[in-house]
Amino acid sequence: MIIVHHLNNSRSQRILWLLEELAIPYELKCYQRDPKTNLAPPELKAINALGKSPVIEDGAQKLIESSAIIDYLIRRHGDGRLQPDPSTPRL
Ligand SMILES: N[C@@H](CCC(=O)N[C@@H](CS)C(=O)NCC(=O)O)C(=O)O
Repeated sequence: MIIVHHLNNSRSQRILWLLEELAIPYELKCYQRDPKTNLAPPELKAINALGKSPVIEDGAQKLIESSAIIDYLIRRHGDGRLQPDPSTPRL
């Protein structure tokens, strides 16, 4: 089961959208921004030394960087969905 470390009001939302679109089951671990500083809570640093979201875990694999996560999910779990053929002619 993929685990998503999700921070409220963050680009982690893109990962949740993608997982929903691909109907991939996942477990959500939520973190709340500090209401004063708007920064992520210190607990996120235990997952990602940068203290940033999103982070996913897929078995022993841990990934950070939303674009890399999106690329990974589509390639690994997309079964060809949301992945246009690169040879498709440009208009
Ligand atoms: N380049 C990274 C940026 C990660 C990032 O800056 N995440 C923000 C939310 S959009 C964050 O965790 N901010 C909390 C903080 O800096 O304390 C990515 O695309 O994943």
